[in-house]
Amino acid sequence: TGTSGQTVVVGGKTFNEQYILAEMIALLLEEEGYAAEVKANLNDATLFEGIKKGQVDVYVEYTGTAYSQLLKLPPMTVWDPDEVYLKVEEGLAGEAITVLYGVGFRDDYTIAVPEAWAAELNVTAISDLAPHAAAMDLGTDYVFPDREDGLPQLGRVYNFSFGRVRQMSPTLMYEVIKSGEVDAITPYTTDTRVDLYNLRILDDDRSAFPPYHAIVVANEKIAGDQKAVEALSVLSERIDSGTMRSLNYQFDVEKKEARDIARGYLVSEGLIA
Ligand code: PBE
Repeated sequence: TGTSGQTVVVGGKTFNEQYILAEMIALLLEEEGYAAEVKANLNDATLFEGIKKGQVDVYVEYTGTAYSQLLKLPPMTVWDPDEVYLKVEEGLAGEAITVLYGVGFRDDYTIAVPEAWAAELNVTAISDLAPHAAAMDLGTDYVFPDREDGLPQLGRVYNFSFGRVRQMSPTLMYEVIKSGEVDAITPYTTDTRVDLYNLRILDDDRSAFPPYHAIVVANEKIAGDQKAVEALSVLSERIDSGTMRSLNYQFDVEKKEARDIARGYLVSEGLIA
């Protein structure tokens, strides 16, 4: 069985749920007799090029990322999640990439600061940072400062900039804010470490950030393979943000292997034996 005997390449980015979901996709395909290989730790540009060139067959993208980063569409004054989704479906179709479905959760960018500091200065929203930002260091993931929907968008919408910006792995962000090396970081909403590290997520009160619905995207090899599409369809709208957070918790805090977390979930849902 399998698509003419070829191995299906499942791509993934460099953080928790990406490893877990890539393994889930691989396990579901393997259950149907496909050979699947997970290539995680890829950056957005490599994934996009890879899926266009057939080096990656399927991966989990996010609507806001596809919208601004891959399709280079302009920010909306008022973000409309459904409109973003449609534009992404349409735009990716133009690149022969199919959005199979939404996974069921959003993973948005946020700005977080230490809870104690926020309480003392009564900071609850991103706009409250205006008088403080110039004296603050911001710790971010590898890509936030360079992506149009990240720091440039924040600056345009809120009209302030941070004193210094430091790029690092999403995991290291939590350590450097804990040790006081930075004053604010850019967590993802499905990451449970915000609570663990006593951080306060600030309200994006001017709606700078786009919505980031998780979507499964596939090239023609997979999208045109009825059996593969069916095997993967069980994840459609299945994983809500609470579920994704608890799976990420197993990875980040309990330090379980992504493949074990993925298998545990699929078995408990009765999706694989
Ligand atoms: N995220 C949050 C996105 C950008 C915002 C981590 C899900 C991504 O990796 O594409």
